[in-house]
Amino acid sequence: MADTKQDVLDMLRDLAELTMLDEGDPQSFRVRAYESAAQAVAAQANDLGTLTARDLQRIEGIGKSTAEKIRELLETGTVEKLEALRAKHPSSVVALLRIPGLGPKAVKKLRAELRVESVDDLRHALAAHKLRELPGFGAKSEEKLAQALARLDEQGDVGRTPISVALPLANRIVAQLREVKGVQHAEYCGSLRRFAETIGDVDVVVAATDPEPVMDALTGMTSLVDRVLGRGPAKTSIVTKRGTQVDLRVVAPHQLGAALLYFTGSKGHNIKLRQRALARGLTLNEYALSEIDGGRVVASETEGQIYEALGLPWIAPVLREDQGEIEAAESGRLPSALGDVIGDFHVHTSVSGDGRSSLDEVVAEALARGVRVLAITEHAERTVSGVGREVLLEQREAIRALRTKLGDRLVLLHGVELNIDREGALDWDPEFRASFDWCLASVHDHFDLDRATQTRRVVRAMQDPSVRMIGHLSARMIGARPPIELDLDAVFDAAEETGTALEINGGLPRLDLSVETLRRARARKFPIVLTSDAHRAEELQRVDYAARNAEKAWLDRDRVANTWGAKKLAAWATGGKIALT
Ligand code: DGT
Ligand code: CA
Ligand code: CA
Ligand code: ZN
Repeated sequence: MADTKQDVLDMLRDLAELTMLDEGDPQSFRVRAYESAAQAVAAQANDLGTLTARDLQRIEGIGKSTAEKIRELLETGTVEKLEALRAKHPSSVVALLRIPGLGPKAVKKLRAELRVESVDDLRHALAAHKLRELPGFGAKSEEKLAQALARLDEQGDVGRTPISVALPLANRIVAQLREVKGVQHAEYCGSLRRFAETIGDVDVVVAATDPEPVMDALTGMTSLVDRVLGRGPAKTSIVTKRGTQVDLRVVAPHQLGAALLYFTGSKGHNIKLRQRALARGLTLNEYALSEIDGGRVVASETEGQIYEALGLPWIAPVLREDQGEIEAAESGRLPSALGDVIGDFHVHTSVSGDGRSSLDEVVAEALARGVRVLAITEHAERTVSGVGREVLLEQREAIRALRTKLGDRLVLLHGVELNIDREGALDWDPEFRASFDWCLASVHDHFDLDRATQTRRVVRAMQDPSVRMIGHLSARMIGARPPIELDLDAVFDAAEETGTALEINGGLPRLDLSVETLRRARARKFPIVLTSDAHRAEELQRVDYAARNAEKAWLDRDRVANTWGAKKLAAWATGGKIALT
């Protein structure tokens, strides 16, 4: 089995989610037991497959019944309890949980009282004003839910899979397919390769001489496949247990480039390429670029060869959105890739309530990744996972001690993530805030305030002399929580006037600033900072996702502080705020 740990984590997460629905209570004992077991498993370095139920139970955070379920999964590929819960709570019901304002208790009630079993059912119930008579709901919550649903519809997100779910899924599938005999190449394409924030379906392209074993491998992934939608000689489609469709195409190795290009899209990009081909007496499809007269193949093996034959340099997938990238490529005006990311300015350790790795582990991982400037930023006290003065002062001593050991390999900053309250006030007094090397400030509550209040709140935080950067500006969770209402122009003005940077949070559930917001910020001057918001050492890798978002928005390299040289970056980070206008 290729990825037992991920299978176990998926199982525990599904158990937690479905149990929450089953009991109508996110705080139930069982839900928390599954969640803490998932954390314990995630922290395990060794292969779970070799551990007995008793060994598993000795791991702190894993109880007897959970240990037995893990063994059951490893031995049989399924877990009876989980299958029973799935039968009771189909994925259409789970989808209801993603609507802002709908928790497990409410979903349970809607099912029992109104037979709401899907987002569509909810839509009908809302249209018929059935919720206002329901105890615990009322006209106000009916209106709020209708608004939440309308916003989701507007974003076209209903039924789409957030990238935070689709990317790990695609990585797993691709990794397993690469191990199949005869497979020369396997890659996910489609909107996921273009780094879209929600994904309609996952498209996988494999180059192999014999498609059969590849199709078998996909349909045989019993821990994730719910049903096979169709299977043919070149294409197989499945639906996962979490309701995401996966289309797998197997092509001959010499056709790989044409297939990757075609199935990566976007459709608009493909159409422009095809027009370009026609103008040159060529035709382009998923098999090859060939001459119209006679059919001689001009290029098919790699994407680069096809672009070259069309008189273009290779265009990065994130740019293939039919936004003028072909014209820009032709005249050499494509934005350059961001290159190495050598700084991270939003990182938690186990000192934060929700952090999992020690300071030493985080620093070791940062060094291994080539990071030269690192700010450790625990949550400030006024939030659930936050920490108080004393603990932070202790950490400051630990960081000082570490600095002498690090020498000039790494500039290690003692920072903190402040909470912006309703009025825009921050944790602690100005003196204590000023004692940190680096403060970022983020919105962690009151997501429903009106636009003027939200804008005032964020701008006021920016005006504080200690605040160098705003974290995850919109506070959205992709597919789960809409962005807060903001007057972006006013926020951008304030960023320039105060010299405050804005973060691109690379956590996949957030990706905040979004590509859309970044496009609007392109002509502005304030610095953009890529961050991982890591809560575990491995998550430092998420700055790369932030970089993809910046590239997708065509952001000018100079705007992204992380790509500056180490000296300039460190000088800027430690130098205090400088207004830009
Ligand atoms: P999605 O799945 O809705 O997030 O978006 P995509 O872009 O992954 O779209 P999908 O899965 O329908 O198709 C994958 C790629 O295949 C798409 O990006 C471009 C290509 N493709 C699909 N249908 C057409 C078509 O009718 N014409 C052209 N030129 N390309 C197509
Ligand atoms: Ca797709
Ligand atoms: Ca597709
Ligand atoms: Zn954070």
